[in-house]
Amino acid sequence: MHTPPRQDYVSISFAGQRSGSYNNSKQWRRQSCWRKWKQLSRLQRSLILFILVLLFICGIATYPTVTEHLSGLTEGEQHTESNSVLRPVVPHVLPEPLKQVRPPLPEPTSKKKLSNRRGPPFLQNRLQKKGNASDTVVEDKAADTKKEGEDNGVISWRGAVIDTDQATEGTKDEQNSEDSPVDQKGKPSKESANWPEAVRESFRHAWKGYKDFAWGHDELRPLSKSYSEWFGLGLTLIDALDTMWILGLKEEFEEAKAWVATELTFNKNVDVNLFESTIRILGGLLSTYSLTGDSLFLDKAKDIGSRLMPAFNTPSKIPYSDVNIGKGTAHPPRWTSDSTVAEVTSIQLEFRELSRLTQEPQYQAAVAEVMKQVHKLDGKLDGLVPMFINTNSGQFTHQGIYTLGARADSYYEYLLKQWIQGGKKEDQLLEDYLQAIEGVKRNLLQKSSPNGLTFVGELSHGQFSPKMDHLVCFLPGTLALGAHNGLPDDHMDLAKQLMETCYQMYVQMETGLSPEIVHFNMHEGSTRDIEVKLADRHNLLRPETVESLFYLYRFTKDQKYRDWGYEILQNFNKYTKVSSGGYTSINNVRDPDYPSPRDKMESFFLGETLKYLYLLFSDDPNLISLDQYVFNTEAHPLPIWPSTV
Ligand code: DMJ
Repeated sequence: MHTPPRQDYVSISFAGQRSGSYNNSKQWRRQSCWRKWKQLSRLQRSLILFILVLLFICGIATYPTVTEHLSGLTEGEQHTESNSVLRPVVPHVLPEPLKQVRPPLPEPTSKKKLSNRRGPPFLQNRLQKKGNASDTVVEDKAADTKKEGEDNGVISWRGAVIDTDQATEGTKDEQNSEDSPVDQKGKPSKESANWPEAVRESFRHAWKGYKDFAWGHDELRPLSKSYSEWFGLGLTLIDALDTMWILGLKEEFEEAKAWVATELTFNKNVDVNLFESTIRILGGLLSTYSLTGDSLFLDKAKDIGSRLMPAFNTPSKIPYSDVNIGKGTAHPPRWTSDSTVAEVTSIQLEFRELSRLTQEPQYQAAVAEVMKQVHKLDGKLDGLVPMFINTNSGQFTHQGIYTLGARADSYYEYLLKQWIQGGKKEDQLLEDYLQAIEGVKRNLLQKSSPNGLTFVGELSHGQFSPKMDHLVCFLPGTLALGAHNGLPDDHMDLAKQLMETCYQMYVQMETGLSPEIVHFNMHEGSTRDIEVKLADRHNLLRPETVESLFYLYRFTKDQKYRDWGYEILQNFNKYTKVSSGGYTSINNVRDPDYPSPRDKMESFFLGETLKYLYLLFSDDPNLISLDQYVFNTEAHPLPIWPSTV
């Protein structure tokens, strides 16, 4: 997007300036200024000098704060939030005592300077101290006083709806995990039995912030104890519904449900993004319906689903990015008639499910048409797609750039997941997926130096870039899911390698939290594998790595994946938890002393990150069995369709 150039100056004109005599010579300017200065009274001159001295002193005094703030502002912003967070808020997030509980490095690295982990010559595993993540909680625990009942109670409440008898998952790996664990390299520790409860505690803390300061609004701003609106539809509340159900937080769920029943209305003159509202709102409502069987959620899903349909009224049938759900009109962004490829190809699971449940075929037909067209398009490279598609012509635009990150990521995810959702019958989806994974291997896969981390880079007009978004960390999980569903074993091998890389993106940072984007070194003689540019050092509480850890653990039962997830949870608690409630995105994962909070809790932290962490730690393989459910790209589980044959 092009923003107008900033005006960097102000012009001041003095009264009495004689324009007629102006000739702009150096000599004239010097004389004229001196003359003006002499014409001033002594009082005026003293006043001006006094102001100049004052300004100088203020400038010196505020210099460090300003530079720090500016460095925060230069980093990439998401959505529309501006960064108004300054130093005084630090105590909310990073109280002094927390710095003392950082776990020591493992033996080989412990002799190194703790505060500088840049470029370790070997890979790291920082998990040393095991215990409840809440050990590190900031001073305010009042919010968490209401403890959940015993696990049994929770299970019976949830179990009333989920039909566990039909669960089949785990036949390969899980059911024999006690006796003959598959690929079990680490043993479950005693403490890990408490980890699901640690996630519940984190959820309650996040929910307290949302409830106290942002109830019914889109996103919590935990530091300013306020909220931000994106669509004005209670985004966080809807995104979190099924998480509460899965975590067994009955009371919180009932309160949220009451809000959906009495307050949620889609009859609003508001522009929403088709993709975001589909994956978060439609997906969240459909999933909650499938878990609870409560028709309230299906009715709401139908309402929003039908209001989103005008997006498909385009010359090409490739949907526009934005819809006004009150007026029933749709349009592309102001600056282009393109949509992003990920957006138009990652709404299928939800609209297909809506058609199945309502027996109204128009939803499925609209999204199937998009897949049909994208399947046939020119401009792919070995199954890899460009990032943009034009809503008039239906053709790819900005061709020649290939990434598994932003704007293309979930295209690949939804090829596999639609195939699974539909009972593995839609061969074209499978073929496109398999071809794309081969395309990744051939064009985007490389190893870093010095430690040979496998990573997925990007290609721009034939030029390889060793840049990898954190978003790409969905891929290990998706590859593992494919392998679990009968796809080649080497997909699982690649999944494990990429999982290690995504973990290193966390563990090699001083806060133990991943930045938004990393660059890998590939040249011989590099001293470190991972570099982070200044503008990429933020962390938005994203889920992709813990999502993949969940899949990898479910399919391999290797304890290390849980350990890694627990480390990440602890670091979220250390560096992003706000004492008065909620968690915040941060600007700088490389500065444990001042991670620079952004004052925003994205809805996907509750919708995805905490849900995947809970499922990673849960010992119940039937809790959202991967043979019965497929997760949409916002972590909302949708049922795999029962076979009709
Ligand atoms: C979520 O909205 C979804 O996971 C989406 O697919 C990618 N971006 C965020 C989380 O990072």
